[in-house]
Amino acid sequence: MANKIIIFNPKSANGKHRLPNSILQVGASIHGKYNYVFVDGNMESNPWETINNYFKTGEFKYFCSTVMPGPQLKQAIPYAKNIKSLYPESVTIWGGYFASNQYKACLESGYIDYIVNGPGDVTFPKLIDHLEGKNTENISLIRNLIYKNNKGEITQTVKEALLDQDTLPSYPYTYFNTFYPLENYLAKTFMGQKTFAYHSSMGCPFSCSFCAVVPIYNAKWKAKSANTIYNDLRFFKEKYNVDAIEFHDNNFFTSKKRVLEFSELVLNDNIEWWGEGRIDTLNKYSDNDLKLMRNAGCRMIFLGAETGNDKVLKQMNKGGTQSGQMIKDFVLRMKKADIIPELSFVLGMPAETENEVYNNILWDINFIKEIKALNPDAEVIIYLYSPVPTEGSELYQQILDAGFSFPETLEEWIAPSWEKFDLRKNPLTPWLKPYMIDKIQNFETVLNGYYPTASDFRIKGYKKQLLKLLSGYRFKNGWYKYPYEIKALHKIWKYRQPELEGFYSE
Ligand code: B12
Ligand code: SF4
Repeated sequence: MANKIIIFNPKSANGKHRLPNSILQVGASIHGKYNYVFVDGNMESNPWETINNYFKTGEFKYFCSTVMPGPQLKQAIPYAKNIKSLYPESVTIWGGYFASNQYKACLESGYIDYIVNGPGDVTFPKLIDHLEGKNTENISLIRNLIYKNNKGEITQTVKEALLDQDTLPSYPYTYFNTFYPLENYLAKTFMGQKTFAYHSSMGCPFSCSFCAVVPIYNAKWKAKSANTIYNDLRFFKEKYNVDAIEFHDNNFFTSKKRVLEFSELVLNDNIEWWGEGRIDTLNKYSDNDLKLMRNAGCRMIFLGAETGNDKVLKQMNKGGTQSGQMIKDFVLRMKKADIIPELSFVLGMPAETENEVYNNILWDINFIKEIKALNPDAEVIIYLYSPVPTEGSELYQQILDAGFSFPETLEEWIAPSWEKFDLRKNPLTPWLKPYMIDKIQNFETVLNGYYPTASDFRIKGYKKQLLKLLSGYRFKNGWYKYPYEIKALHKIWKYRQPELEGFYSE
């Protein structure tokens, strides 16, 4: 009998969890072929015990984890290390954004055996076939794989073209439900009582130099059709009465045709939805298109504004046609369409001099204020630039030259100094001085005081009024220093920061 497989989703947040689509899709790739179990660190009080108990049966050989940077590392790293030392014959396989982008640290650890580099839909079953002796094909011919060869050298196999997403096997929702009730993943959000998390496309057709999607997908994108999305949604609507969707795609709005087809399909279903997109892509949609989307339930769109500074947009290799002026025009169009634009800004890019780094930050702070004046409902999320290893890019070279380097070991990644790196709040980039970080963070506190996010359920009524009053004079006069009074109220009223806490939930 074949050895059994554990597919693990390390804990990624403290509450109100979303369906772990990464492991559902990995499970789908071997469903019906191999015996496997799901372990969701988000739902287990002691996932280590669950995993170890499986191994103790002697039936399991493969410990497979999805790993994104940040909080997931805290379980992914020590668990993989312990499993390897307790069960040396076991095989550890990692996939996901952290594993693919930081493959050197993973493979040098000695306790990660294989990395699935990007989509695992074909790679994973082929790798298991190979390890189970069912496939005599040379391992170097299995695409999307990174591993150490017999000589101990790190080997990357050829990348596979993205597959037609409609041909992929359906997620094993019913099987997953036998481990963790699906019902428990349908969160209450500002959009609805039961929010369904769905991932409808892989990759992204752009190559922004600060983005972790680029090294893995190299500007490629493939999507499920509107019909496939709608059929999956219907299953959840009929069975669980879902009334909202969060699309977790990197770039949901890439194909206007698909978005409009989906909007037509969902028009009378009373479903509200949210997704991530680009301003220049959506700016090509007509007012009528935006109106149709709104009528079909599109409530808010997360948009990578990044900066209003055209020179910096160029440095970010944002591609397309986005400009500072376009951001301003677009937030007005969104106001008319009654869709909330949720704009994410990336501050603290490297520049030639310290002065320039700082001036760019001040410039963007003013730009954000202009945006708020044009459309006060526009949400603003501020990230600090944290590098990603886009090897070969000009920006990556620039940051290496400036003295930045990633940790070389997995242990360093979970050391306190690096733990928060990918939360993009303390990026450890040498050109960003503490006074600049203070400036950004104080501005953000004042901004959040004056314009609390619409997605926070707790800040309303008199709380909102008081915060606005206290922050108003600071916001209008540019006095951002020491905003302790606003911080205190945020703390007392447990204000949520979307950039720190991920998706919205009550
Ligand atoms: C959902 C999500 C979350 C959820 C996780 C919910 C959950 N279920 O646990 C939450 C909200 C908690 C979250 C948090 C964070 N996230 Co997040 N998240 C995502 C998101 C939107 C979707 C992930 C997903 O489900 N993908 C769908 C699956 C099907 O795709 P996939 O994961 O790529 O899986 C395929 C392959 O990669 C591979 N694969 C993946 N895992 C494995 C495992 C094995 C064993 C194998 C064989 C193959 C394999 O095969 C799969 C099928 O082909 C991604 C972006 C994206 N579109 O993927 C960001 C993303 C992964 N997150 C990211 C980040 C940085 C974070 C944060 C750490 C920081 C932040 N500010 O967002 C926070 C942490 C905050 C906190 N305090 O916890 C980044 C990672 C960037 C990077 N530098 O690597 C991403 C890429 C977003 C982005 N573009 O910046 N996130
Ligand atoms: S458009 Fe968005 S997802 Fe695509 S490369 Fe740029 S930042 Fe990344």
